[in-house]
Amino acid sequence: MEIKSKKLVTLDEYIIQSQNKFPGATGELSQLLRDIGLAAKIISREVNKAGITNILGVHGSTNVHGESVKRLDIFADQQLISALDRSLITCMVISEENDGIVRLNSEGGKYIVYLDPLDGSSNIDVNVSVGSIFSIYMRQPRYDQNLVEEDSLQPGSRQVAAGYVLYGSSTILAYTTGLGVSCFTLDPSIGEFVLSNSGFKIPEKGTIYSINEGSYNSWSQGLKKYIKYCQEDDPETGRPYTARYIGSMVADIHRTLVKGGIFIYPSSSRYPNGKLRLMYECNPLSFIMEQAGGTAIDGKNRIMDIRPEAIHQRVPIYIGSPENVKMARSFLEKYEEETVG
Ligand code: AHM
Ligand code: MG
Repeated sequence: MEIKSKKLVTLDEYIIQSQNKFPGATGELSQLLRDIGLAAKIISREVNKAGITNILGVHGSTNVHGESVKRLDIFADQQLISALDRSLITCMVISEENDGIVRLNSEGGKYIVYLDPLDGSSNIDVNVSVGSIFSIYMRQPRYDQNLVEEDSLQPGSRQVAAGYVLYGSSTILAYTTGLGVSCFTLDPSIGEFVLSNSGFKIPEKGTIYSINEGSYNSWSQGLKKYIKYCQEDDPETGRPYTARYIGSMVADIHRTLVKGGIFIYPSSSRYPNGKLRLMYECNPLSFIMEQAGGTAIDGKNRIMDIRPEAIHQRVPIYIGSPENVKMARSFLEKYEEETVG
């Protein structure tokens, strides 16, 4: 009898195979991605057992945005930073949990990494999915001088890699180096991320919209009209669309990638520049989205073209299937003169 078994490809194998396609590659970026994969496994283990350990709950401090910090945020931050520090490839980390830049032991390392170590962490207490986000840049342009914050302020179009880990009903890691999106699922029985999809593509158009509608009164006219458009009855165009909002950006974006549609975190009177951060939330997820065939704009312009001015800068975001984002943009354009709030 012939035994046919499907060959499992692990994250580490896949990264090395991909690296081998580039003669002359130093292997440093591959190492960096593997370091993140290892930290993700450790974070996944802790997130999964959060309910049965005392790691759940508020740490007692507030982060740079004045939000209360959960213990798992700190744990995830430490795991990712120490994984990156060990391999001496990364010179600097910027993380949601740290006010300023974090200089690592390798001042000569050529990569700069932005991290949201545990996004959506307010959802942990209610057993809802959370995620980690990473964004990788080459250090430039002043290679041989002291590291300063400005070295990290590069537009998203300069990312050399980006990705996310979703701690959901299973743990998924998705990343891109600019050659499409590859997805891996953590197999807990062998403790490895296993390739589940390479060349991941978002549907051109979807029938799900995702936004926190509690803020409706503080939206712009254009956005209010667009959401009304999504809710109108028109079976030919699949409307009314379905509303889905998890409140964990990684989970909302993952669903949008798989099913299509649009995710919006707009500017409002409460958050004039939106709530989400350009460098470690919007840029990396925009890179993934574009590599999957989707679009990401701030309402008008491409997110990845924005010239950053501050490491913790916020930006409004409209991200998802190209057709949906185009339609939202046309509503915003049409009602542009009518201001927020
Ligand atoms: P966090 O980084 O403090 O967890 O906040 C970011 C999260 C995103 O995951 C999510 O999209 C958004 O905040 C939800 O915000 P809101 O509760 O205002 O809808
Ligand atoms: Mg976040």
